[in-house]
Amino acid sequence: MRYRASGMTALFGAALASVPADAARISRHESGVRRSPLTAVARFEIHYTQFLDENARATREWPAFAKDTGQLVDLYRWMVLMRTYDAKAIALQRTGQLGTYAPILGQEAIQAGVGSAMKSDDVFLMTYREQGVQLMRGVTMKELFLYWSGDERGSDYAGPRRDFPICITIAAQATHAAGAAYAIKLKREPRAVVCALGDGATSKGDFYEGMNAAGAWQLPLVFLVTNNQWAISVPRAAQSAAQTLAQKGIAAGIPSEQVDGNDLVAVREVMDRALERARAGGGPSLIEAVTYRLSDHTTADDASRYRSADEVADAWKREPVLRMRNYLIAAGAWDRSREEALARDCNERVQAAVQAYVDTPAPEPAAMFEHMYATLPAALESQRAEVVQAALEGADRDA
Ligand SMILES: Cc1ncc(C[n+]2csc(CCOP(=O)(O)OP(=O)(O)O)c2C)c(N)n1
Ligand SMILES: [Mg+2]
Repeated sequence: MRYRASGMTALFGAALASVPADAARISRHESGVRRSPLTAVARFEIHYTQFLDENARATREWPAFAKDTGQLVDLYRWMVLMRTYDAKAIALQRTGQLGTYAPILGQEAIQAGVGSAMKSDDVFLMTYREQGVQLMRGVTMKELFLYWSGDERGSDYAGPRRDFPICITIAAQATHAAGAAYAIKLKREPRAVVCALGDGATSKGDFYEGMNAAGAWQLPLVFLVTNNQWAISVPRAAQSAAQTLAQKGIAAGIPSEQVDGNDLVAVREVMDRALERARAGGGPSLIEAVTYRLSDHTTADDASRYRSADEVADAWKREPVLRMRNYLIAAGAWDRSREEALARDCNERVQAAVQAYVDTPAPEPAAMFEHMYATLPAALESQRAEVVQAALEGADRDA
């Protein structure tokens, strides 16, 4: 990966303090330390975790959960369902049945790792590109299709009631996540919050504010940064001079690390560790999951205008679904007939959701005013009245 720290760790700064977990404690004590003018006062490392390399070979001893191949097969099934759903959503948009859509192609391992590591009573705050995690948490495909057609009912999840709605405003959810995690901490509940953001979001002030609160108050909060190398047309190298995005957490006193985001086993392992620590009162973490956005930014974008076909072809060599399939085949846990049966099953499930979506009557036009304000401001009240009137006149004309 281009932006992966060299070797297994990135080392920066020099001696005195040791690991990020100790950083907050040490900084509270450092004022009393007598030292010579040139003493380095802090040293940090960013570790990179990978279990399954791009050739689908195990690089180190498997974590306990992954020794159960049945569990890996289940997660592989989720990844294929995500990919099937994703392709259908794009097709719906191209045929005028969705307003817009942000593809998750290439990010399935991150989403299956995060979705399976979270418990149902944890809280998830997300961007517009986390639909795979949402599906695993019980958001239905019909709800997601409604959302992407501009229907507010698509954010009223029947399943995960504690999760927040999709946040389009880049990084705004970082401060909301700190608030949700603070509430959990106050109530002393053994739950955790996951705040998902993109690489581009780590350039925003809200991100630093959320992290600072999480570090200072030792909140049960995991920041998951999906570094897919692009923020629309802005490449990772142009976004930040930092060697890794993970190291941005160090300044907030947060244990921070990097993971191969195309390696399902690795993502699940680092998420398990971070979430278990958070739920046990051990404080926040930051995980930078390194991957690649294989698709356009959204259906309104054409990525071929700003990045080369060679770069994309190279990224496909590391894609997560094929990597896991090849591993399972080599382990004797998967074969062509199971793959074909899975493809049929996924297609049927997605098709049923499409049907449920198209069968849902459109909302009343005035519904667009219902969810932003408890009390509608006067200026919007008059616009709402206009919309209601126009709808009535339209209905009269049709009658
Ligand atoms: C506050 C704000 N500024 C700008 C935008 C426009 N915008 C939408 S997506 C995006 C790029 C985000 O990139 P990244 O955080 O890497 O997430 P990705 O889309 O790659 O998943 C921008 C700038 C926005 N939605 N919100
Ligand atoms: Mg990005």
